[in-house]
Amino acid sequence: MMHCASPLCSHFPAFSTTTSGAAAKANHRCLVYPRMSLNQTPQPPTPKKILTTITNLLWGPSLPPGLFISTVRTAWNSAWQLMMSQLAPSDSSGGYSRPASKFRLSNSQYSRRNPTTLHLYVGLPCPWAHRTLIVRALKGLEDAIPVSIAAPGQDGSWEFQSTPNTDKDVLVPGKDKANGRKTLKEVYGITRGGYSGRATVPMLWDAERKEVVCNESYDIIEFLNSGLNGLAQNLDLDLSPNSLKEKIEEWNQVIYPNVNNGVYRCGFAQSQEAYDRAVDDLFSTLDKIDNHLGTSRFLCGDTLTLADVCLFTTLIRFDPVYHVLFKCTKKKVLEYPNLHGYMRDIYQIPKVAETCNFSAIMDGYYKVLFPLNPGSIRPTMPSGYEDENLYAAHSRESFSSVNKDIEVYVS
Ligand SMILES: N[C@@H](CCC(=O)N[C@@H](CS)C(=O)NCC(=O)O)C(=O)O
Repeated sequence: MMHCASPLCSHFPAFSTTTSGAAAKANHRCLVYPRMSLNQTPQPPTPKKILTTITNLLWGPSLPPGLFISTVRTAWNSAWQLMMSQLAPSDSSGGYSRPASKFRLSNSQYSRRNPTTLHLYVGLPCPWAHRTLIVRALKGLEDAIPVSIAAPGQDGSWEFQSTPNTDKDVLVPGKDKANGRKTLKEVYGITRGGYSGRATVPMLWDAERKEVVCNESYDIIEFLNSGLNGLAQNLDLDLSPNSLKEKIEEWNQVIYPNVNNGVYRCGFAQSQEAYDRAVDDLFSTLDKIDNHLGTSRFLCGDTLTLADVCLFTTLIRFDPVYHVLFKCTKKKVLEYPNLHGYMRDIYQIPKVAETCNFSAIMDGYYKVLFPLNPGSIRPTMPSGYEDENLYAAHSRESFSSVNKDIEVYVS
């Protein structure tokens, strides 16, 4: 076997972090002197071989130790900043600043819509869209409001799938049933008046007027809760009764910035200061909620409300996704004495579990948010997410002032 004369491998400390010296030399040797028998098909060069060739051409045998690492670090930092700024707009201190939704519902508009032509667009990884799926299911609006489920494509934008898989236990991505389009961006594009901004989920669509009704999740869940009782099978369920509206709003004001958006503020922070601030806000709020749940079954007392639905969709993603990918590392939900049982209490409400497609959630974050996980490796699901653990007794009934099952159980 011929040996490569280049001293690159021994002058190249970067390789020693990922590849043994012998293996690196072997790779390098193959690149410079490809030895093939006649019946072998040439293999395309691997990214590592390409990198080795470029490095060799640029610096040859005289690459000073450490230069490779510092060059790659500078290049990667710049590329990362650029990618992050496209993924997540930030303020001057590097803190994530979520763009406002463009299409809002005001109460006055509810009555003008023909509710029989509404259609809901969602994506399963998205916690905001998840809220709408839960309220739609609890209110018994599945027949009245058909849903089209998109999945994130390579570039993170929402796409429909022509051959949906057939998992029967949970919702799965599929076709665009209202407009037959390939992407959500195309659907937004055909709305009356046109639109070329961010194509986000959830989105409520008026199939008759061919227009976006709303793409703000909280507006949509309020509307599904109280604006469609003529169509709902479970019309007696009120997740935002007048008597609790003030309390619900108080919780929302705390939970939205610090928890729902708070996990994104951790994950999308572009400076250490912004991240530290977000983590403090997140965990001090979770501590406070956990404390409160030590004396109350749900956030506003004995009954489930919209505030609980909004908290739940963040909690159920917390340990498998946010704890790892968004660096929300101080604690897991599993470690909280009350939050963990509370999360499982809601998960066990009939119809909620089928809105939680964990595989889609994991892929939607780990395989799509490239700047946060460039290798796209999807970690193993925590053992707390096995059925026997999610369905284990939670004993939250004991926190009810009236010790009985909540109304949604009897639907
Ligand atoms: N404020 C919106 C946020 C919706 C949102 O950010 N959805 C994300 C998925 S989790 C999305 O569709 N992003 C696509 C994009 O920004 O292009 C809501 O609550 O409905």
